[in-house]
Amino acid sequence: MATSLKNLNDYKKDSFADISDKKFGIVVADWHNEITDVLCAGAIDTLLQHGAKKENIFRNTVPGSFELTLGAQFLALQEEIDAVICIGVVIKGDTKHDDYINHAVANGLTNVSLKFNKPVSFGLVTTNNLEQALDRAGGKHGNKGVEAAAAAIHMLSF
Ligand code: DLZ
Repeated sequence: MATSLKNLNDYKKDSFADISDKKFGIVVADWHNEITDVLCAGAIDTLLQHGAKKENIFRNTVPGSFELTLGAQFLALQEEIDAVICIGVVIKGDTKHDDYINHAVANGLTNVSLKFNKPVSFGLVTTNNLEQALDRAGGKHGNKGVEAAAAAIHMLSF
């Protein structure tokens, strides 16, 4: 049975593949970078805690979440990259921009993952306001960067 992805503490290290030689690309959106930096730190900590080597983790930035898809594709194209973790924060505003971005990213990342047959995880925090985003970046709802990294590790263990 699949292990829950809710919390890093739920993980039994033994049930996951050895990732000590796996290479990870992380794509981080610059928009709301005070939050995406925290999510990214959570993702990197998770990879390291599970045995990834620091030199095998490649962090790249893109301007906004909309560009996560192309950033993920640039990385997935590189043969040596085993999994890609995408991190962004989209906060609802007065218009429907969030809908367009969120759907484009969800579809785009799915396509990249299937096209390159590699895990591409969706660390996109989509919220109604800043407080909800902070709650998901080390606040009361955990750190979604941790979950995105954990999802990539889990998929490498498939
Ligand atoms: C334009 C825009 C807006 C309004 N809001 C966000 C946001 O909340 N989070 C985010 O990551 N990016 C946002 N962007 C920028 C777009 O993702 C994209 O970078 C620009 O539209 C340029 O393509």
